[in-house]
Amino acid sequence: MKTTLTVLLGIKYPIIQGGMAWVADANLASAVSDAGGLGLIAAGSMDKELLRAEIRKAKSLTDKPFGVNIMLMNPHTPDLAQVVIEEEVAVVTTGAGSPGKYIEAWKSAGIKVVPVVASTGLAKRMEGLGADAIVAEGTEAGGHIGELTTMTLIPQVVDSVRIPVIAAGGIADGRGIAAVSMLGASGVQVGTRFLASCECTIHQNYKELVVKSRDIDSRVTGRSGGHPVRCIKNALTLELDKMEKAGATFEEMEAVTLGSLRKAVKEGDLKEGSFMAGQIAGLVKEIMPVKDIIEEMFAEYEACIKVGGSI
Ligand code: TUI
Repeated sequence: MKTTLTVLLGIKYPIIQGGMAWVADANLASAVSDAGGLGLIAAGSMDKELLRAEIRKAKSLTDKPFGVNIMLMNPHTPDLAQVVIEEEVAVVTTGAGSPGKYIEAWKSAGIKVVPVVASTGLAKRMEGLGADAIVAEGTEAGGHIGELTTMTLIPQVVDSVRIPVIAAGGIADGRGIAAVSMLGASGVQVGTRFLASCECTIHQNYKELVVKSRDIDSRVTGRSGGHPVRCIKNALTLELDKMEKAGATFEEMEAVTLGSLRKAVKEGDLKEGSFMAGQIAGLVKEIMPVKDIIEEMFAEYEACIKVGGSI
């Protein structure tokens, strides 16, 4: 495929992988890039030396471009922002905040900057600061989320900026790509479907939970503290729900959630882990190689646009 986004990022298919903290390492990123998408190393759980090692590992595993996702709530962010420059990373995506103060330095280093946003306001601010593209992420996504749905967010962001808009939240097959294409998106970001990939290094329990989960198994906790997070429901989300309803403070909630994403990813702890995943997990039925996932999604997309919809 040759599109604005594939040319901008030097990739074959207009798909980028979600920047999933603790999940997206050099192994997953290089598999996605090798298959023709843009793989991302998620620096959300890393310090600068671990990130440097993962970048070098990804370079040894693929000769294709890949990126790094910087989760701006990570206290190591200033150091990580420097490492991506030193290691000449091709693309940086950001999440959970505004990357405003880093954009100029990244741009000067020749890095393509793609902030993840959940509103038109931040999209416009990012365009003004020189972002090359943006990811507009709907509330269907897993992890830390905004309020608007993908269906409502994408057309409004598309009308607000002139740079390419990559749609995220609720996309796991070719129908999803076709749908957001009609809303004006230039590409897609996919997270949840890649959790159930062979190359993803998360605990097997996490993959099986994604595959087994149904449409109604998704829960959002932390709204009261201003940091809503979407996970697959389990004992932890139930407990957090109870605490929230009983008026627990942000600090009390944090004491329970601290380390819970690591427990899910590394230990497969079904009770105390945070199994972050999007609402589309119910559609994911099988653990597959990354290459097959991407090729299947774009074959479905081509079939969809040929038929032109069912209305
Ligand atoms: O960042 C994400 N998703 C994430 S980050 C993450 S790590 C984490 N772990 C535990 C607790 C909390 C987070 C897991 N999932 N997605 C991108 C995204 N960014 N979605 C929404 C936003 C966002 C929200 C508010 C971006 C900016 C913003 O406000 C910026 C401002 O200052 O105006």
